[in-house]
Amino acid sequence: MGATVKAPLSGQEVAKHNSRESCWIIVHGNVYDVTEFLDDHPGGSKIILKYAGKDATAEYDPIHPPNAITDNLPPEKHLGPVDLGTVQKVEVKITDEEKARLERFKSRPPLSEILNLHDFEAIARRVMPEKAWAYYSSAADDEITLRENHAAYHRIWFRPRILRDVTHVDFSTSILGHRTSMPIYITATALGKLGHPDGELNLTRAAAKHNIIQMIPTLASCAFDEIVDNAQPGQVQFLQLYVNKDRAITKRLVQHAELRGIKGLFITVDAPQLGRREKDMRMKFEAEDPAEVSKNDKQGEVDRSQGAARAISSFIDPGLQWSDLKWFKSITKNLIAVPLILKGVQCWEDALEAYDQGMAGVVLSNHGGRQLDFAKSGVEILIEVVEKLGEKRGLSFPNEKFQLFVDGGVRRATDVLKAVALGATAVGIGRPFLYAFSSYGQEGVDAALTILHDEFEMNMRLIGARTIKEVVRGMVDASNIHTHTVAVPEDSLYRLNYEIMQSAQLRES
Ligand code: 173
Repeated sequence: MGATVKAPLSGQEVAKHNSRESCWIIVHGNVYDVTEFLDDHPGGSKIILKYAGKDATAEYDPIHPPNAITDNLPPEKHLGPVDLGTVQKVEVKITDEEKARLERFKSRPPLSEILNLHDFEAIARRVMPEKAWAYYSSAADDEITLRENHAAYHRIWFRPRILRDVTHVDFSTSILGHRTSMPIYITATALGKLGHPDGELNLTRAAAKHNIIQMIPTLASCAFDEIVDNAQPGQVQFLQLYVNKDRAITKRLVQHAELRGIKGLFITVDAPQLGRREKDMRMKFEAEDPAEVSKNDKQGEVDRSQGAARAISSFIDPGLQWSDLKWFKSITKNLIAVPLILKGVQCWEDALEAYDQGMAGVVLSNHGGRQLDFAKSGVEILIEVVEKLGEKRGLSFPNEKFQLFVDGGVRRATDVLKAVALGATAVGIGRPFLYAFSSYGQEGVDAALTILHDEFEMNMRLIGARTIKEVVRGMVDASNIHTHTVAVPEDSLYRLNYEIMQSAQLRES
């Protein structure tokens, strides 16, 4: 093709292009002219301008997959490599708080002292970068749904069976026809590199070890192909899909995913707009230079709506509707006809519609409490879905042809067993694995899965079920589920980790 090899640019040359009029940045040793892209950047122009003429790699990496910049900028804006030796290092100020955090990170307890998933959260909260904690832990508005997701499980009690031979218990099962060692999967969560440099690969590797399915997020920090390439032969992965306003982009992504062997497509339907996550938003404010903020504020230029998530979500199509589902079928049917599942269904009427439209299942989910506050928990919705789809379509659950999944608030194998008894095929777990790898990398995720494994083994014995098929409706009493008062002692483990919402603070003068 005769591609011309460009001589590397010098750092001094790049540094001249440090303004809105001419803005070059360096990412991974290459120079890009982003002047015309500034106003199109989903995260706003301000953050790019901060790095105008400089090396932006450290800021870029946690938020973007490696190919985001090359995919989004026309080739003529790729100016070629820079001689890194001539680039002035961007001065990274390590604040006293950051030093203290790094000290805390060094003092984290050995994994052998971590006994349950709450423990990972407690450690993560103290050792993770503040921004990452704010992004992962935050939820919508007053975070009522975030807490309800967990609390709902406290209104479901067991009715165990006794005197069954529970010497051997087997809690492996199938999800969409694929074997899994436990009735759980790792659900999609964005921006894994905010918590750990290996990002989502921590999940891929631990999932392989434990024979657990990973759902890859559209907004992973690692590139989709990198996550697939790091899977073991035969390892099953699903894809969570945010549908782009530009359907050609979604079509390419879906067809590529199919060819790469993705075994289920989970179309997210609860996020036409991203919820207000105020912890995340406040964190962004704090990161700003106050003088800058007030200067720009006068001109009305500060966009107060942007936290880490909102900043990168403007591509999501709020116009997505039921009639689009046919299109998904049409773009997948000639390939492998990957099963389509709607993620974020919140009432029986929509579950019924999904069934009638030929979906392979639904995830009863409120997006970890991050979208509509006062959305009910998935496990509460599960009860009405099982009842109404039984009544109206004669279905019984769990059901191979139309599978029900639940996510949100799950911290214990007992939570999962309750959902399974109520008719779920499996349950998605998200944040606990983020907290595990943010504190301990892949080993943390391994340990989290081992803990769940041990909890399943014991609790299967204690409820008197030898296989997942024996975990049946009669083993739980959910008669209180719709009464939103909790008459059990406070769940102090969870409470210890929950961080109350802050109000605006006066600036220090
Ligand atoms: O919950 C989220 O934070 C999320 O789904 C998301 C959506 C868009 C961008 C980043 C994250």
